[in-house]
Order: sequence, then structure tokens, then C-alpha cells
Amino acid sequence: MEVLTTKVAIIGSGPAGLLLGQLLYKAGIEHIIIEQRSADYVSARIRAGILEQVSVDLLTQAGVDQHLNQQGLPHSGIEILTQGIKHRIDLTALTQGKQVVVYGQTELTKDLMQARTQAELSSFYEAQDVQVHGFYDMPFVTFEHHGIQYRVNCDFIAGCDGYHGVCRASVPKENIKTFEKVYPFGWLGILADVPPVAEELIYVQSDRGFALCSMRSKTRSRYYLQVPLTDKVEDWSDQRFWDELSKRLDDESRQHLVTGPSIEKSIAPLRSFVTEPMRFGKMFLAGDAAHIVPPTGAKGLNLAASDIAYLSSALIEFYTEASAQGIEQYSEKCLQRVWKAERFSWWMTHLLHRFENESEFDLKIKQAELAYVLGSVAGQTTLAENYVGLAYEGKAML
Ligand code: RFL
Ligand code: PHB
Repeated sequence: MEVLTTKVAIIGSGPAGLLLGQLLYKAGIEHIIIEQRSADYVSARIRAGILEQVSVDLLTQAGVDQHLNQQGLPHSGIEILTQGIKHRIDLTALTQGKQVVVYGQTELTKDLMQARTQAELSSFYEAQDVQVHGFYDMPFVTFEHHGIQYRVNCDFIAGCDGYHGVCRASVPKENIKTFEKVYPFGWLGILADVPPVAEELIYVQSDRGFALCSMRSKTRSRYYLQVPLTDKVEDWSDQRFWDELSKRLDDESRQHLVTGPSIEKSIAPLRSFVTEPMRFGKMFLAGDAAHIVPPTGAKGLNLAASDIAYLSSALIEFYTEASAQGIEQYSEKCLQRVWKAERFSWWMTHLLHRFENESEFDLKIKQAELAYVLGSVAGQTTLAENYVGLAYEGKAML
């Protein structure tokens, strides 16, 4: 067995783990990343597309904003399409100048991986049988890598290993509480090298179900359709996808819709999920390992970034000021922001999706709520300030 020693063992090389690694590196804090998948698999995953300003600022601090600044598309508004009419939410005007940036999680992951390679930092990809031990006392991680057994002794474990990871699953049941809501539908997403239907994102509420028109660049589009959970990707030819999307759009958008062959197609289930607390002795959970939101509010990746802002601050404070205050407050601070984003994502999902067994009364109430939100400055402001991202409370990297 090879025995290694480091300060922070990071489990998972998604955006949360990579960003934490980069911020610790900048602060001169030794760490190792242990990831079960291959580097190619991790860098090819297609997921989120929207970054809040605070996430962009954090990436700037981490020194990985070069491509983001060149290729990210700043957006100052979104459209909500309901009853055949588009309503623009002017994010920037409603939030005193804030905006969001369209930049794919795939690109962000590649940027962070590249920064790591350049700095020659230690990562173990394709690690097998990763296990976390002793996190209430003397933490260590064990795994197998290319036939060699490893033990990593560390001060802290950062559980950045996503919803299906090993860290949360290793916490004794009596020390953890989870809150969950599963939605009775999924999102079928496609990526295609066609120009986006419009300059801004369109969130579509229609009798046929929700749809979202998003993008990755001026020549690459990302579209989603609400579909029953029983549907399989094979049920959806490209033609069927474009036909259905077209039916959910308004006349003007339908005319501008450019179709083409898909380069990726997948179905994601929708879930709301929160773990309390987010720290277990010397092990922290961050990102999807601790919480999941339905993608309607575009908050998942951004919440992972805000957890890491708090966690990196706490660890830097611990090592440079010998203060455990940030560590003690980590869970509480994260959860305050997490629950607000959970509420917003749940609310957007309810407002814009079609639910089975919805009575005519329920539908009328929902339509009235949408009409209120879209027709009132207060309603629009609520939506806008949540969409661009709420401010961090207390001390974080920013
Ligand atoms: P990740 O990205 O899941 O990374 C976790 C990593 O841990 C590894 N792992 C392990 N490693 C070692 N040992 C083990 N036992 C391990 N188990 C797992 C995994 O292989 C993986 O590499 O979690 P992280 O870093 O917390 O990042 C979270 C985000 O990926 C996620 O919240 C977003 O993608 C959610 N999301 C969106 N978020 C936004 O902010 N804006 C969006 O527009 C947005 N759109 C989306 C989304 C997620 C989607 N899907 C597919 C769920 C759209 C979709 C369709
Ligand atoms: C995306 O572009 O993948 C995307 C954008 C906004 C969302 C969810 C996903 O709310």
C-alpha cells in the first residue's frame, strides 16, 4: 500500500471539486483530488449553462476566467412564454445592473482541468473503491488506482462527489437528515449545432408541457422538453423532438427555429433534495453531494460554486489564521443560501410545468400567479433577483 499525506482530500472532480482545488492551490494549501471516472468522461459531460455573477466573480478569483471572458455570453434578460405571448424579464434593470453569463459547464470543467494540469497538481482519475474513514477524528481516504492500493492521510475530506457519491453515504444514519421531493417528469435535452432561436433564453409554459430554449454559443443551441419519466431517449428521434418543440413555441419563435441533427440527447429526472447538516466532523459535503435542485432555476452549478466559496474561505482561514470559525459556520451559512435556491427552483418548476392530475382550478390558479408575476414590477423583481443569484451572507471568498 502507498501512503500519502495531504491537508485536504477532495473526493470528486466535478465543478465543485475542481474549483475547490484551484482556490486551495492559489492559497498554497496542499490537496489531492480523487475521482472515480476518467478525465475524458468528466470533461465531456454536458450539463449546466448559466452562471450567476457571483459564480463568475469566484472563477475570476480562481484565475480561470480567460475563456469565460472571451466566449461567455452575458445575458441581461430572459423571456417567459405563456399562452402564446412572450414576456421579457429585464434582469439587469430589475436588479441594479446584474446579469447572468451563458457558459457551458463542459467548458468550465475543461478550463479548471487545464489550469490543474498547468500547475501540475495531483489528481487520481479512475480511482476504484474510494472510501472515506475516521472523519470524526483522524480522517483518511482509501482507494485503488491502476492496481495499486492507496491510503491518503489528511486533515479534512471535501465530499464533492455528486448525488451518487460515497461521502454522504458514509455518514451514520443518525447524524444526517435528508429532505426530498421527486417530480413526476424529466427533461429531455438536446444539443445541436444550429443558431439559437432567439438571443435570450425562452422559458416556455404551454398546455403541452414545459420547454426551454437555451444555447451554448451563437452557433450551438441547447433545447429541453418536459417529458414523462417513462419516456426513453430512443423514443425521441430528432424529428420528433423538433416537431414537439415547435408545437410548444409561439408563432414568431416557430418561424425562427432552425433545426438540425442532435449531437447529444439525454433525459434527466427532476429532484429537489437537501442534506442537513453539510459538515460531519472533518468531512464537508459540497455541491450535488449535499443538495439537488430541478434545473428550472439554473441553480445547481451556482450552488456548488457558493458552497465552495464558503468552504475555501473556511479552510484558508483555518490554515492562515488558525481560526476554526469558518469551519464551524460552514454548514449553516451554506444551508441558508441552499434553501432559498431550493425554494426558487421548486417555485419555477411548479409555475412552468404541467403536472398530471392538475385540476382545472389548479391550472387557473397557476395562470393567475403567472399573470401576477409577469404583470407586476414586484413579481418580476422577485423572479429576477433570484435568477441572477442572491448575495452571499457572511465571510466567503468574495
Ligand atoms: P458533479 O458534477 O456531479 O461531480 C461529482 C463528481 O464526483 C465523482 N464521483 C466520485 N469520485 C470518487 N469516488 C466516488 N465514489 C465518486 N462518486 C462520484 C463523479 O464522477 C463526478 O465527477 O457534482 P458537483 O461538482 O457538485 O457539480 C454540480 C453540477 O454538476 C450540477 O449541480 C449542475 O450540472 C446542475 N445543472 C445546472 N446547474 C446550474 O447552475 N445551471 C444550469 O443551467 C443547470 N442545468 C444541470 C442543468 C444539471 C442537469 N443534469 C443533467 C442533472 C441541466 C441538466 C440537464
Ligand atoms: C442550459 O442551458 O443547459 C440551461 C439553461 C437554463 C436552465 C437550465 C439549463 O434553467
